[in-house]
Amino acid sequence: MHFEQTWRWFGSYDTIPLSDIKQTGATGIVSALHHIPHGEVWPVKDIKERKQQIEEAGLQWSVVESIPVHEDIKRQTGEYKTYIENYKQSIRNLAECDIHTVCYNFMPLTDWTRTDLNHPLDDGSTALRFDMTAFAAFELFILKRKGAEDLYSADQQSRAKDYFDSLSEDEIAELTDTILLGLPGDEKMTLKKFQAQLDSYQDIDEQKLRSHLHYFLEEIIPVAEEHKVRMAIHPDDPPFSLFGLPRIVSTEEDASSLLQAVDSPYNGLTFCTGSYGGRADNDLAGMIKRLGHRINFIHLRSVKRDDDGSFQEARHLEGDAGMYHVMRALIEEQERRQANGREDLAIPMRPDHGHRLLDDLSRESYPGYSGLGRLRGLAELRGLELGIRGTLSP
Ligand code: DNO
Repeated sequence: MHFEQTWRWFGSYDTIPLSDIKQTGATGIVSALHHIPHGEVWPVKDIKERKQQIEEAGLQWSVVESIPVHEDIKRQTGEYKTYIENYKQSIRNLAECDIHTVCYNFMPLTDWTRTDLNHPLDDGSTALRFDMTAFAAFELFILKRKGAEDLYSADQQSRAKDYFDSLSEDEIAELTDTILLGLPGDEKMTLKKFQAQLDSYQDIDEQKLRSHLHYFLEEIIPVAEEHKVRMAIHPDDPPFSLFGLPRIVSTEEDASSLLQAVDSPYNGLTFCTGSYGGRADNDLAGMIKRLGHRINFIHLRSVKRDDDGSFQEARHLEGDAGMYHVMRALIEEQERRQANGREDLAIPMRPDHGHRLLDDLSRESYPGYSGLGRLRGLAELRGLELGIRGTLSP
């Protein structure tokens, strides 16, 4: 039994056709209905259409990534009760179409954040990077967020100033777009809109956000359980607070607390090694050993961390993730499931992100979701899995 090899596909926003994905050897597709506004019900008709399109290519829609959680739910303002009811209905509708794994996140405002989408590597390929100095320069001198200076030492502030002074107008615009980048189909974010949204979180600290997450879970997990839909919360990326916003899915303690809040196998994790791996105090293999029974979806990726909180996306088997130990712990988790007679053995796994390399460099793709870079990742991970399995059961 192998992990189910999956590939993220952005539907009509994607430049990589399903026929190419088929050739990667992945069998499952990870996709979302990006055209449905946040908070609204995903109609059965739209789900069926997407599913049919995927099946016609000889693949199957294995995981939804993601049904976005409306900001009102995270803040418990406005229409949040309606949006939670809508979320439940989307879960029911997906189950009706036989889709049983849903990834989501609970990060206020920004999903994943980087400062450079085309960081050159020494072999001519490019990687995504989060640079603390560039990020500080954005907060302090471009967004000019009140209170931001309290978060940085004098030394960091002066480095950020030097960096900011070195940027041309175009580079300032590019850094802004990079940090505020949304998902395909999202409306473009401006500095003014972003500041207004930040203000709407003024009264929400970690404790409050956590209680809002628990409330959300108490509401949706019984529905997920009834319809056998495995929910899989994605960690914060990067796994620490940005813009002074609370982040509550960054550490092992965070993950176990939300799992305990509603103790059901349908309340599970997306184990994203690239996101959790942004912190040196997250012991990835140890987390899999301790929380593995609640992993419903796996994202495999590695980052190389610097001491100041910056990090860069590494090749899948390099960087700080320790992918051998991660893969081994995942395989052991799967064997435990088998011994316990569990049905969810083929845990869906996808190679997360990839460098831009070879033909990727001349082909547009959503940042991180290049074709060949991810194919390299998938191929290497598949080989690693096979190799480890071979040594465990000769
Ligand atoms: C980035 C992705 C995230 C992820 C969401 C899940 O590449 O891993 O955008 O899809 O956080 O809700």
